[in-house]
Amino acid sequence: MALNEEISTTASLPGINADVKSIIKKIDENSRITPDEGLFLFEHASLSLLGSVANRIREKKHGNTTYFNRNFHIEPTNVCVFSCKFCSYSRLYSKREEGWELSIDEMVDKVKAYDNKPITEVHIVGGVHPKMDIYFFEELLKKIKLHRPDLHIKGFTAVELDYMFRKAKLSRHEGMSLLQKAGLDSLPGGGAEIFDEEIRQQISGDKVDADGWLDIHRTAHLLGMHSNATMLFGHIENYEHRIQHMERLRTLQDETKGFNTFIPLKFRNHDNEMSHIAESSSIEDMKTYAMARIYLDNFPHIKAYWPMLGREQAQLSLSFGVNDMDGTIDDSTKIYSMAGSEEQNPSLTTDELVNMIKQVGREAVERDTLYNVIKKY
Ligand code: V47
Ligand code: SF4
Repeated sequence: MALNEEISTTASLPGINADVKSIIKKIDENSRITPDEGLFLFEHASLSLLGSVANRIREKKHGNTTYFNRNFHIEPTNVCVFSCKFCSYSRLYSKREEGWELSIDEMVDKVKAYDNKPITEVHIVGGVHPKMDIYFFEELLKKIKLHRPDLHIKGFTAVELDYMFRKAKLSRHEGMSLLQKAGLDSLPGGGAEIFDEEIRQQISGDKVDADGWLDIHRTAHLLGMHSNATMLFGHIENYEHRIQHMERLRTLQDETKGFNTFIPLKFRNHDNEMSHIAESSSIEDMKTYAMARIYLDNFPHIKAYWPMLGREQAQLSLSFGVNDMDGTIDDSTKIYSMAGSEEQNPSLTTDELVNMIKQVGREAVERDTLYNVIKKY
């Protein structure tokens, strides 16, 4: 069946709320939906309908392709000056709790361990340690680039960057340029959590606010760097907060076109100050992926971060708008295993990741960080 026939069939399905139907028609005609329409869909459209709409958008943009990359993480420290209530990972600096702190040489050794392996990206992210300042990371970036110039360095959330810049009394532009010159290639999407001020205040009130997060990404984009964006969902926020969050990202993306990928992150409740909150159901998770694909019409990619979701759910998400599975990771991150994810030792070989994608009828394509194709499987 041709795509247009399929679309009109769905739009004319009996038994669907007339307002839902008219919003879907708008989407099918490639018109942008408003925040109110997004909220209406979230509240009134069924998962199966949202899934089929999101899947059509995904297939229009990317066909059957599902991307992944070969990467590993370096987590310089889990000591942090902040106290986000959902965080199972950090040890509070003010309480001098036990944590790890890697030296520059130890981190460069981690990079050296991948010599002669076809890794294309290192993802550097961790707690906010007051002694690891911008000049410490400048040296780290330079040493990694000196050792392996072709390795793409995706590093530091806007939370870490905001702290580094303020501490060094540098403007965002000055701080970002300094790190870019030292070798920073792009920014990961962490630290966005949820932009709504009241909710943010309750779950992570002491770190950079929404305006600051967005401005740091704007600064990177204006310097020619790309970045990702996340949204922590399934805790005390509601659908309206999720739509507002995506609306602010969509607006910034219109301005800069610097975001590559949106990554919804499901709240995991193990061993943190929000453990009393039940985790969201798979239905809610898939709905959120589908709404992300539908709402963020100017984001090229939607990623399911498999160490957090688990492998089966990540496979399922490929039918709900997701077209990217992140990377092989090589057992190099603790953020999610400490928060109660199914994946206690997140590591997949390239063959395993490719098979996961193929098992659900998609085509696996290895990419670099900027989505240049490296190999089709
Ligand atoms: O900002 C922390 C989240 C993020 C929990 O850009 C939690 O490619 C759920 O942003 N339950 C950091 N989530 C990880 C991150 C990321 C991961 C993979 C790829 C990319 C990318 C970015 O982890 C934090 C926070 O939102 N987080 N604790 C938790 N209990
Ligand atoms: Fe620190 Fe990040 Fe954990 Fe917040 S989420 S406490 S900023 S490590």
